[in-house]
Amino acid sequence: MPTLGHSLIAALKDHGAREIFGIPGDFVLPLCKVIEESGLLPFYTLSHEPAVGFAADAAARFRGSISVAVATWGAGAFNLVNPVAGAYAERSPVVVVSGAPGVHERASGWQLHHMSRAIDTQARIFREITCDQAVLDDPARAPADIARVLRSAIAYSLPVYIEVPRDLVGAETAAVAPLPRLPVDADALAECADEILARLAAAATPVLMVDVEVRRYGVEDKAARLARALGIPVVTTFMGRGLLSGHADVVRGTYMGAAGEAAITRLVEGSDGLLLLGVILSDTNFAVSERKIDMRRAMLAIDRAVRVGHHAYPAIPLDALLDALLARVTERPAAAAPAAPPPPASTLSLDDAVIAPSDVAAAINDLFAAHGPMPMAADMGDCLFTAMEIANTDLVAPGYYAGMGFGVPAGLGACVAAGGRPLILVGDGAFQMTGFELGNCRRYGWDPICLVFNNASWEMLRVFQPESAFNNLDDWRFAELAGPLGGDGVRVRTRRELAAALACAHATRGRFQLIEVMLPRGQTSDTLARFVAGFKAARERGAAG
Ligand code: TPW
Ligand code: MG
Repeated sequence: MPTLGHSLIAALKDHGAREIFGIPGDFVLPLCKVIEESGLLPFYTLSHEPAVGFAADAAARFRGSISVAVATWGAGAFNLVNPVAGAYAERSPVVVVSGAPGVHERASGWQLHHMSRAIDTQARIFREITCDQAVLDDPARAPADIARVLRSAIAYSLPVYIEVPRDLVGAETAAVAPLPRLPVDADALAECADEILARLAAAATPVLMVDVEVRRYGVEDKAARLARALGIPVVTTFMGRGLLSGHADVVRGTYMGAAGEAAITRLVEGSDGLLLLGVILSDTNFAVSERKIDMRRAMLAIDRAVRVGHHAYPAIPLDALLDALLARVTERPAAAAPAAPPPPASTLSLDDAVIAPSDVAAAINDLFAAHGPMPMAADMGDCLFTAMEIANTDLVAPGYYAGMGFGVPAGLGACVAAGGRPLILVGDGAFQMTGFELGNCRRYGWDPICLVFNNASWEMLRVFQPESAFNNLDDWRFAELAGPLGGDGVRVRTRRELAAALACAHATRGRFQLIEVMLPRGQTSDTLARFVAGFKAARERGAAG
């Protein structure tokens, strides 16, 4: 019979995990030993648990599968609360695996180290931010619990929580048999698909909007095929930027209301048949609307449920919905790929002017035009809004939860799971939070290119509240940190230097490349300026109404 530890790791792999991120501690040392010695999945240790959570989240997002964050009990796992909360908000199936005091220790009468309040405090906290939980305190029940929890993570595309008492890691237990998929009511599915297609057919200007669940459930291709079959334009949300990047023939752009392209805003807000696939109805996606979208008339598939006008169809997963829709339409081949566009003249002026945030987007567009697109991880801050000005490419970012500190560790997750060398976009404030994690690149051979937008400022906050001096940050010389951390760093002040640094970073493999882009305080990307204006206007409208 296998041990509980081995069964758990094998089950993680069987359910799609391809790596484990973690930081050990005494309550999880026995499990970490099984991870290492079984060789079933690579084990990447980082420096601080928030980064473990962000990296696992990003790996899950890029691959469209579960990923794993391992921590010790209490002091370790509590550090995962924020990343897991963000993963919940943005529907990323991170499996939290926490060590715990042994079943026998719990009866000792001592207050156990790392304990905050009670033995079950941690499990109770994670119950709020995961969709299913298991405390594996009974080896006989553990395989069934593991199977249930991992099925939930996949079915709901949400984080789950597994706690392993350290004295049971070596207990004998059966292997984990994966459970069948949750059932779908075929009649409900058929009626739902028919109703959606009827409404789309009756609409004069139908539009398909896609958001992150389309990636989570691996249905980007199917969404593109549906749009092609019906001849419907596709837009992504702000949060969904980067989706369907391989289907340029159907994707028109990203909807950002007042902050975005006027033609896209008109298209979406004027549509009489808006089909929202996997769309989170968040303020970052919709509060900047110029004209409020009437969600009662829209068709929305999210959280394994579909709403069509006032009709509710529960228990309809997105992949089943797309299969049902596709089965009812006549598919068309993808439009012949448009003739290769001429290589764009450099959009960045190669001069000695100081760099503006939108120049960074132009420089990256030039790089992509010359060498092909790279997957990107962006942090919260103006770098994320600048990312909207970069050609559509695979992107992970906290576009809804909006937590800082995501970018660099997410970029490390991308090194493992994105299938290509990633580009990291991060502000100086966010880099202060988690930038040191770049020091883990050398031992794993990761070589992301990291652009730090250094304006010595919490600039995004300044836009909302310019009078506050606390938004001034000191000038940390980040580029000089790169060498000791195992990478190469360069500080650039002009557009010419920026383009040269990007070319050099792209040509250098095997070490992380840090480009510290010096930006004047008080300047934002064009997109952020429009976004903040739209947000403020919406807030004032709300206050007035
Ligand atoms: C974990 C609040 C949102 S944006 C921002 C803060 C502090 C400033 C970001 O500064 P940075 O980027 O990274 O230098 P930029 O372009 O604005 O200059 N704590 C967390 N998350 C959030 N979102 C905040 C605070 C915030
Ligand atoms: Mg800043």
